[in-house]
Amino acid sequence: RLSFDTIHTYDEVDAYLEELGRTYPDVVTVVVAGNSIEGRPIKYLRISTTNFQDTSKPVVMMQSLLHAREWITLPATLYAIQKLVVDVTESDLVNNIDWIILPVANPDGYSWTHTNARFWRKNRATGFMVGDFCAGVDLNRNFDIHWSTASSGSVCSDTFHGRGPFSEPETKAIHDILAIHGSRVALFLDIHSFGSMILFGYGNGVLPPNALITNLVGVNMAQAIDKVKWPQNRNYIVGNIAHVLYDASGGASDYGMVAGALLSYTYELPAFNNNHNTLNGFLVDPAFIEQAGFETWEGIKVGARAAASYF
Ligand code: 0X9
Ligand code: ZN
Repeated sequence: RLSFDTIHTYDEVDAYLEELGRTYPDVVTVVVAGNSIEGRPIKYLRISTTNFQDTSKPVVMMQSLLHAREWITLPATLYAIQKLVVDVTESDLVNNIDWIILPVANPDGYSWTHTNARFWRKNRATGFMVGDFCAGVDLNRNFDIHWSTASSGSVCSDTFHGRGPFSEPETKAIHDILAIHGSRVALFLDIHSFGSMILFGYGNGVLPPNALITNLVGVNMAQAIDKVKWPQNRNYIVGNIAHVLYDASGGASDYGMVAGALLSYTYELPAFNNNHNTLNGFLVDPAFIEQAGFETWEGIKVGARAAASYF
C-alpha cells in the first residue's frame, strides 16, 4: 500500500507496481513498454479479471506524468489503481472493463524534477546542441498526429516537438501499447495539470466526428468532480483544446483517438493551490494529495462507465 501524504519517486512507484504484480497475480500484470533514454523501464499495469484474454471487453487506458513537473497527476493514477486492485468497492469497474495504467510516462524527466529542476517539463533527450545545452523533447508534441504544425522546432523551447514523430522512446512506448490494444480502448485519459479542464481533439481546432458525445461525457465527468465539494465546485471547463486553450499538435490524446480510442481526453487537474498564474501551480501541498486522487477518480469512473456503455 502506498500512502497519499507525499508524492512518490520513480523508484517507489516502480517497487509498488512490482509488489502489486506479486500480491495480485490473478488481476495485475506488470508490463515493460520500453525503456527511457536513460534506461528506466517504462512500466504499466494491466488490470483484468480475465487476463486480457476476453477481447470483447472495453479497455480504459490512462497515464500520468507525461509532463515531468505535473506531480499531482501521479496520485490520480495511483488512487485509481488502489480502487481497482486493493480496496475494490465497485466491482463492475474491474469485471466489465480491462485497465491499462501507466503512472510514470516520462521517467527521466520525472526523476530530473526530483534531483535537479523541479519545473522540468520535457524528457531528457540530449545531443541537439554541443555540451547538451538545451535538453529534452516535449513528449506531448511528439506523437504522429499533425506533427510539427503547432509546436516548436527550437530545441530550447518547452514545446520542442523533437526530430520526428515518435523520435522518443517514451512516446514510442505509448504508440506500441495502442498498436496492440487501441481497437479495444473505449476511453483514453492523458492526465496533466494544471487548469481544471477536460480537453479533447483535435489540437488544430477541427472536431472529431464524435465531438458531441465526447463533449457530453466530458461534461458528465466534470460535473461528477464538481459535485464532490459542491457548491465549492472546481469549475472545470470542457471543450476542444484549440477552442478553450491553444493550438497544439502531436498530442497524446489526439493520437489516442486516431489509434482507435472511442473517447479521448487530456485531463487537466486543478492546481490545488492558489498559484494559478505562476509555475508554483505545479507545487503540491501534501494536504491535497488524497483529495486529488479521490475527486479525479469520481470523474474517471463516470468516463469509464459511459465509454464502456457506448463501446
Ligand atoms: O500543452 C499541453 O501539452 C497540455 N497542457 S499542459 O499545461 N499540461 O502542458 C494540453 C494539451 C492538450 N492537447 C491536445 N488535446 N491535443
Ligand atoms: Zn502537461
